[in-house]
Amino acid sequence: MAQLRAFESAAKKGHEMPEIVCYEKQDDWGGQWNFTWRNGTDKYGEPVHSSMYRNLWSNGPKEGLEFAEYTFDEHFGRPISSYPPREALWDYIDGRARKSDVKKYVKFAHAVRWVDFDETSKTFTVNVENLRTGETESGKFDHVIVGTGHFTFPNVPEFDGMETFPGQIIHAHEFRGAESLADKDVLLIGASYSAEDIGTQAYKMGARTVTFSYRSAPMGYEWPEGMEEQPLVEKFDGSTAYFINGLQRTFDAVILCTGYQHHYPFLPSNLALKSPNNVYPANLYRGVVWEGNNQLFYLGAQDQWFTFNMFDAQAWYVRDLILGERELPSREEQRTSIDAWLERFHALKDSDDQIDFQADYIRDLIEQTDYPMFDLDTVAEIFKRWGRTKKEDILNYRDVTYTSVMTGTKAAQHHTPWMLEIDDSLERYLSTPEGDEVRDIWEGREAAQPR
Ligand code: NA7
Repeated sequence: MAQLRAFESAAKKGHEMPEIVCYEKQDDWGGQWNFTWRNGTDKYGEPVHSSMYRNLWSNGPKEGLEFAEYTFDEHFGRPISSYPPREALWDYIDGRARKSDVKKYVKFAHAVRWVDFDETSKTFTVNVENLRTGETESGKFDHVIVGTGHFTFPNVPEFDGMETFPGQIIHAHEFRGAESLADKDVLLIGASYSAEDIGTQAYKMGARTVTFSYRSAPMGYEWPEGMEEQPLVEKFDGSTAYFINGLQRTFDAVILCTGYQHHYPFLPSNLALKSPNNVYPANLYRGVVWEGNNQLFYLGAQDQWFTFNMFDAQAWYVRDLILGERELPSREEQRTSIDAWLERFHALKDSDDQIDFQADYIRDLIEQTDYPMFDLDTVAEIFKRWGRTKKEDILNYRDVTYTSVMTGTKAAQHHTPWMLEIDDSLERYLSTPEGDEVRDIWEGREAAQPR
């Protein structure tokens, strides 16, 4: 969506649009944010990319991801809270793209099956299946831009005895909502964003206990009673998990929050990015240009603090390369640049360093393009403050509000504290409930009379 919008923005300024085709496997756009009950397997029997679940609210402040040329104010027409639910974020990215009339470039329900590069003609052949008709087709392209994301293919470790566990074992990618975890003892393996959010969802929906199991280091938050962190599981025997510190405990459900793999099943190995999930994957010049073939680009291949606005910065830069507005340096200079960024990346000590690193990375990209520069340092401060608010109160950090660097607008307080809000619909989010029972309880008032 960022790439289409980037091209359209250039067209509005008089550039000739290249011939563009965007293949999208699903029936609608929005990627990770496009959620229906079919998440998991779609109506064509295809696996769905998105790892979305019910009741997912942004876990980072929206002031950190806001587009510089389509603000939340412009979309919603009034201040909204800093941590919108999934549907509100989908609405925002959909609204921007709809405004720019780029949907016509998208072939929905088209799954890219294989991409080949011909060294003689220097063109890609892209083989695609139209899922609605079952017909295969192929097209020739000078450039391919991979925008499939990298939080789809689960990393699934194995622990001895797993096959004897009588309850449900799933990966976070398969998690669709925590309602069924009420009154259950839940084990989450992993110590990052998925574990933190799914564990919190389970607690919110009434899990009896939530236990996190970490490999390298605990998340270290001040968890409420009923939630705790333990070191790694060694093995399972039936419903009992044995931890490396000698603890034994029985569980009803296990969720593997063990991250994702870069995996591009439609690309030959010489074009497919291989990397752990980090903020500077190797072999990408300026984080987007495939070193081995400069006609291939990746958007959003980094682990992310900034998200939507980083994808924009990348898309605007890729667009200018394709339009010939920018020239790529020699292979040697590309390598020197990658090495310099990698050296800095390897020296990062903590998350604050990573945030500054990503801000500088985006600044470097925006400086190459006409994407509106924004106050990246203040956004970096917002992310650092976000980290501190989580340390202070992991369950309630979503009730904090921030100020947009794009518009100066202070976010509104959501009408209901996040821990008490169990309706994530856009309708409820944008409503102004009066005499709301939940809010009354939260603010210590007598509950309103039943309506
Ligand atoms: P992340 O952030 O990549 O984290 C993966 C977690 O899984 C991390 O804590 C890993 O521990 C842990 N992990 C991986 N393999 C294992 C094994 N074998 N055993 C135990 N623990 C393991 O993925 P998330 O799904 O949490 O978040 C995905 C993205 O969403 C995230 O990057 C943000 O951009 C938003 P480690 O610390 O490596 O020891």
